[in-house]
Amino acid sequence: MAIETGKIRNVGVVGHGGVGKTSLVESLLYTAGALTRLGKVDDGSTTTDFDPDEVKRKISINTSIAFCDFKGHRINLVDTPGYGDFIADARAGLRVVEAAVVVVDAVAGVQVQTEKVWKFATEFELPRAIVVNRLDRERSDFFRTLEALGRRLKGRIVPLHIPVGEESGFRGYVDLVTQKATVFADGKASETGIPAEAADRVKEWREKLVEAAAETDDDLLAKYLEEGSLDEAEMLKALRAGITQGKIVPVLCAAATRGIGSQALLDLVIHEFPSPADRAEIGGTDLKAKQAGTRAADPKAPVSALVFKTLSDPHIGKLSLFRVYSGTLRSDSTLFNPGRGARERMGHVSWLQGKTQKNVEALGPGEIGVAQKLKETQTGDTLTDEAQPFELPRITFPEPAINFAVQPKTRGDEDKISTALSRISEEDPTVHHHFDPETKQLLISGVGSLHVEMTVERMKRKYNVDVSLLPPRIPYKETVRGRAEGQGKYKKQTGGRGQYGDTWLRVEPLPRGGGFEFVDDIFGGAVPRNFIPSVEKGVRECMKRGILAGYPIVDLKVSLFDGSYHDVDSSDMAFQIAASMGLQKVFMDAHPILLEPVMNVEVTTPAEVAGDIIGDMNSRRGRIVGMEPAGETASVRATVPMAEMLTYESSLRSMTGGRGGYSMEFSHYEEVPAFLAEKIVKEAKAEKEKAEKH
Ligand SMILES: Nc1nc2c(ncn2[C@@H]2O[C@H](COP(=O)(O)OP(=O)(O)OP(=O)(O)O)[C@@H](O)[C@H]2O)c(=O)[nH]1
Ligand SMILES: [Mg+2]
Repeated sequence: MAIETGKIRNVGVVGHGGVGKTSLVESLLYTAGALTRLGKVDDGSTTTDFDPDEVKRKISINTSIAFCDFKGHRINLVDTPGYGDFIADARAGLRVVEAAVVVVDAVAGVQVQTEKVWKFATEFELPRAIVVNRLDRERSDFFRTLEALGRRLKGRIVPLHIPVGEESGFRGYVDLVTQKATVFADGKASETGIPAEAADRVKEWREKLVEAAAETDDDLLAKYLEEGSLDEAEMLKALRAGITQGKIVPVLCAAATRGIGSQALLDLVIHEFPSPADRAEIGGTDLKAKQAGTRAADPKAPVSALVFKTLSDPHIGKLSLFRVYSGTLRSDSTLFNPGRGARERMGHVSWLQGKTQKNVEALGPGEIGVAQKLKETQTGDTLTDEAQPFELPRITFPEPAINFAVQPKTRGDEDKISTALSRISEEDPTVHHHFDPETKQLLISGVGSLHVEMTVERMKRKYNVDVSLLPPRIPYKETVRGRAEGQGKYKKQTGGRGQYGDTWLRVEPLPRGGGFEFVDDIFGGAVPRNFIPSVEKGVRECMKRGILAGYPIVDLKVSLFDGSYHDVDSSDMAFQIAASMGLQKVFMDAHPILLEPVMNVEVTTPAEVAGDIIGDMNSRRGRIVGMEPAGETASVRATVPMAEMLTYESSLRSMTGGRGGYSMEFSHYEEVPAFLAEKIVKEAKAEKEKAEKH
């Protein structure tokens, strides 16, 4: 039968790329006895990196699930990707857990995606623990990492452990509560007293831990201030409560590939992390009452479950990973998907151990499972009891930041390409594609260039279509800086019935990100009610096509404030055309400008060439926002227009002799400087003329 909700722990493992999340999950599974041998990322043999693309590249691309049973508890581990291009999956993974383990690398410390996942965990109000991993590596430093954590992440961050030994000599940790050391030799742990070399550090950091524990409770704080100490039981109790409530973020030591730290983390997960039963009721929409409602994590309540990931398996077909919030979800039951208005036959439902499914009869509140071959359901959808339908908040995904044009390698493959892309975007909602009638190109958009390359590989492997990628088009946008108003009038008299539409429009800028606003300012029926939607439609269509250089228009308020009509000749189409003509004119009078996407970039580089990196960033119109020395490597953070980053990969390679790396993600839109905008507009015109000649 379903697992008791109070015994479940759902944990999201998140962090920057390559810090050892998958290795840590593997080590946890092994330590808990769920695996008989420890897989390795470098051999492609881990439980959670099973996708061929993951094995080939040795990175996680998809969120995957594994579970273990530990001391009478069921722990579901959600292993998420850390590379910027796939980080949306980490956010979706955090939606369905009660707590997060944030893994950081003891050499690199806090990195771009560390801050990102920290924000996600804060957004979902998740208690969390930090694991400082790879402490066995050269130039690793626990205390430097701790300092960076305190400086760059918000929260009361305190170590529960301090390491024993350094770099290749790293062999265990001292528990600051019990003041005992756990030391590993030949893969076996043994408990010892505090090694002499660590004694001062233990004293110093234990003091800080006692202080943090005392601060969680006023009475305890009073006692601590009076007596200058707390006993172990009081301290443990306060820490537990503080961690469960997210008031304290504990830091643990680890070397995942050597199995160090896993046992302590498992203990922390079952003792200090909340279970799904501890969570207040989940909010959503009660579709019967047509208003906001809640559901309790009760096995007898009506079913509600959220699909947070879709995978397509070449043998089995579609797999939908879901989390049950309320009720008991049974094999072979029929549920309702309110978002698509569709019934779904659930068939077999299973637990997931990486790619392996273990069929079960039923899944209770808090459990994570998978269903096969759901017909309509997609990532983000709710599955619920049809009799008492309830919809959970959808999972949102970021807008794609980069576009490539795809060209079939074999002529006539165009249809196959769109079919393959549609299937892929079911799995990965951050892949978009559309046909650009302007350039007559099929565009594929993704979060970054690696993401798009991976998509192309998937098309080939899974759907047998081969395409080449053309240089990305920068997704510029258009908007205005000023206000203007004017008339758009469409009048045609051809024999019988004519065409007549007349509109007066005003345009004004909205703040960045403001989108589009249409205001109906008509008094006295100058434009009849039934034609106002036609005006709005004409405006929207025109905004989609763009006016200045053929890019979509954003952050614009358009008001319809006057017009006229003709009893016979006015029509929906005539008003659409009139509005479009009007907007084209008024827009150009309102000081039109181009906006360009600006990226957050973080470069890690050997410290001796950091100056060159900064100089190069400046020549790319970049703004340096931070610089972080980390021993012999430095990290430089900057915001840079996307258009300047297209060739960055190869420049960085030559500046750093291949030792540098960078990650990049979309930040915001900014105005293109006038001299560049002029060039872009000219090029767009030339392209349009060329297209029209053909
Ligand atoms: N020396 C050492 N190497 C480690 C440790 N943990 C992981 N690694 C290595 O670090 C590399 C990355 O490990 P992964 O487990 O794939 O890291 P990840 O965080 O899952 O990476 P993404 O999912 O791609 O973000 C692999 O080569 C691991 O073998 C560790 O504790 N010590
Ligand atoms: Mg991984």
